[in-house]
Amino acid sequence: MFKKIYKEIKKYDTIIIARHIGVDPDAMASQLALKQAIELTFPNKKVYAVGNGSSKFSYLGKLDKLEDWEDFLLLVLDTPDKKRIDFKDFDKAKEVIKIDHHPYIETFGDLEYIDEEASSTCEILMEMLCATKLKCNSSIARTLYCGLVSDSNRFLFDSSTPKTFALVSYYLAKYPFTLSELYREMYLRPLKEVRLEGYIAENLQVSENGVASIFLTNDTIAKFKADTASAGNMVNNFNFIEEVLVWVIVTEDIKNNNVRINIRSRGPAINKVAEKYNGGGHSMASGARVGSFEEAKELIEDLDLVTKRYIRSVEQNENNEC
Ligand SMILES: [Mn+2]
Repeated sequence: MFKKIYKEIKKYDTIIIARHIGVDPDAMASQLALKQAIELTFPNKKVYAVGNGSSKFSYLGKLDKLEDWEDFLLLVLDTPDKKRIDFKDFDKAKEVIKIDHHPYIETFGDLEYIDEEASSTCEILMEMLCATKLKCNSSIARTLYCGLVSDSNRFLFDSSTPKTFALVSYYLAKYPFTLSELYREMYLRPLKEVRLEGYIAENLQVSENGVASIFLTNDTIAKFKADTASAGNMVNNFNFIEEVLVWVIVTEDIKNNNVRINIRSRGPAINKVAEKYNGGGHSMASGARVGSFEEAKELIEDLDLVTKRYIRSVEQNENNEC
């Protein structure tokens, strides 16, 4: 399959690389790394990485702004369904290729490579660069590693397999870069964000079933001088709390006139609930966008039901073992 994808890349002079809305490091790193690898291998091709960025991830590089394009190959990375692609001219593409590691939702590409076992789209690209004539260098390896480290939450998730570590080991040896420098770029944050995190910890509501949630209005976010995206991304910092199985950060997004919901779990699968509310993601990490706080409350009630059922099934299994 990687060879087939390589052949298609070779065919086109213009290539556009897109990914999902609500950019995250794996989505953005995968598109920028693949862009660099194609440019390094084929210096005459025009390659564009598109979509709305976030200043938070500017250390990964710059996205391209362009209005008109034709006769192009569209590579869609890290996105399981068409409606979540952050690119308006999908229908103008001559050919579409999907490369993704999310649970399958629908087919929208002429060629699709999906590996649900992969920790990240960047991990899949690491494999692809090894399997094809696409070139690599330390800058590309560093960007790929960054997406992988981010999506695996620093190798905390079970998605980190022996293959993940083998690929990381191979790339670190062949294309060395300084880890501490990269982590400083990825994790250094202003005090105002730590203060907002403190506010979240202080005000988190936890249900009987262990579903924790917080609603952040635009005023609150503004008071801490943070932005919606970074407030939502703080969801990753609330893992391993004894009383909490599922946790949700709801943020008002004035700019997009909707409400952003970030969900994490260390028990029940949550992606089906996210999908019901126009969102999606992985079984333990999902997101959605809804119209109002009211709708977000409904979503949280659904999560509570799912969590209650999960607790019951775990208890039943324990009883059966006795
Ligand atoms: Mn991803």
